[in-house]
Amino acid sequence: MKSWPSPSIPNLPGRAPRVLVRDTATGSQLPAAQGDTATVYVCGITPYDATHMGHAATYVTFDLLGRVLRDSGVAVSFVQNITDIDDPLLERAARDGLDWRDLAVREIDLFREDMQALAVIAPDAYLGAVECIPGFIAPIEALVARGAAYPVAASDARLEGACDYYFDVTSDPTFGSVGHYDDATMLALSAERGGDPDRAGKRGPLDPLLWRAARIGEPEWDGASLGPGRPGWHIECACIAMDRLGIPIDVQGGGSDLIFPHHEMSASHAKVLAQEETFARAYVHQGMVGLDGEKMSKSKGNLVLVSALRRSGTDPMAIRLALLEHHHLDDWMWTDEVLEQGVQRLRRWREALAAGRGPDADQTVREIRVALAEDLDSPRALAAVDRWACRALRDGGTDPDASRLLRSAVDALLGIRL
Ligand code: 5CA
Ligand code: ZN
Repeated sequence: MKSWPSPSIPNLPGRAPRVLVRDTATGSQLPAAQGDTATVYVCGITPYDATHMGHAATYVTFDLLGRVLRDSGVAVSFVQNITDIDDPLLERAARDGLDWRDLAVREIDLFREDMQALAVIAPDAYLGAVECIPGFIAPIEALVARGAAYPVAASDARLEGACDYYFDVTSDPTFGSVGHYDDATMLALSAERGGDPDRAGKRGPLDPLLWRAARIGEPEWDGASLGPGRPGWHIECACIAMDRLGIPIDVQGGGSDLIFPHHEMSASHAKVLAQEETFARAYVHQGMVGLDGEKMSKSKGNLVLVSALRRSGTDPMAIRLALLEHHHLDDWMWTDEVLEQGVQRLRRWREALAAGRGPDADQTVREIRVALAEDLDSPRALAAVDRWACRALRDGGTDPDASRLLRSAVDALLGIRL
């Protein structure tokens, strides 16, 4: 799948320290890279509605991670998927009288524009589930052959005798090690987030769908021994990550709504398939962004859209600053004031640079680097730039190089073009 043009990133003198991130599975801060190249997989959109502030927060967070890793001297191999076939996409297309493919194309196009406007570095591989389906079949068949997956009769399938295939979570002895939730919580989250705990014939209620036999009126693909059908959600990310990055990967990323079942299940699929104990060395999760007291979500419809703000003339850099004002581990509410703060901060920073000369910026650049390398502490990094801007506006300064360095560092490390 075509991605979007990446922003150019200025070179800076010096380096960020080793980057640490908080790993959801262990609760500790761990290195985001083991070697010279970090392998990062970030779960992409389900393209049935436009990019909202929650999505934007997630992708800006992982963009920061990519920026500070590169600045620390580590190359980044970055893969992102698009869930361009799944129930919510089909349901929305049916509701709006659209072909599901047209809906997906429209929303993916808009997402690309939003990401480009927000100066998010494009993934090295941007892959739709649909284009990858042939690569999911053999792994599902392998799970069946190993006894880790099993058929469940699908009486409403297009073909008589057809079966859906499910993953047996007990085949992974480490199942539960990403989220550490108790059974009741996992059951509730599974029901809420795309699972089907009440489906008759499953070995266990949490077992997730791997392959859905073709139904009349639904899109279908050749599934070889599985029969025609379409893939489940978690196997998509497991297969794409394994195929493109090899496991263990360094970082599995997404919003905290993906901890369970999605990241737990993809990790289990991949671990059983590769006979590996580790899928990701670190699971990094962006807190939920909400609106009016509730999680912002396409299904609830309580959305503030990046594209709508752009259309109304808001500078995307102000949106990015509004997002960076919050630590990625925190849940927070989008309000007009949050955006206004971003607008004001952008104005102040631009004013401070307008003279073309400023006070020494070396210490400020060090502070930005240290803040980002310590679990992407963007509020602390913004505060360091605020202090520089304050000094520049209050005392002026004589050094054009300092101004230039500050501008490049804010661009390279924070993705803010001033
Ligand atoms: N296609 C799947 C992942 S494989 C999916 O979750 N798509 S999504 O469109 O629903 O979400 C895209 C990304 O935005 C995911 O990483 C998700 O965790 C994140 N996200 C969704 N809503 C919010 C929110 N309110 N706040 C923060 N992040 C969010
Ligand atoms: Zn995913």
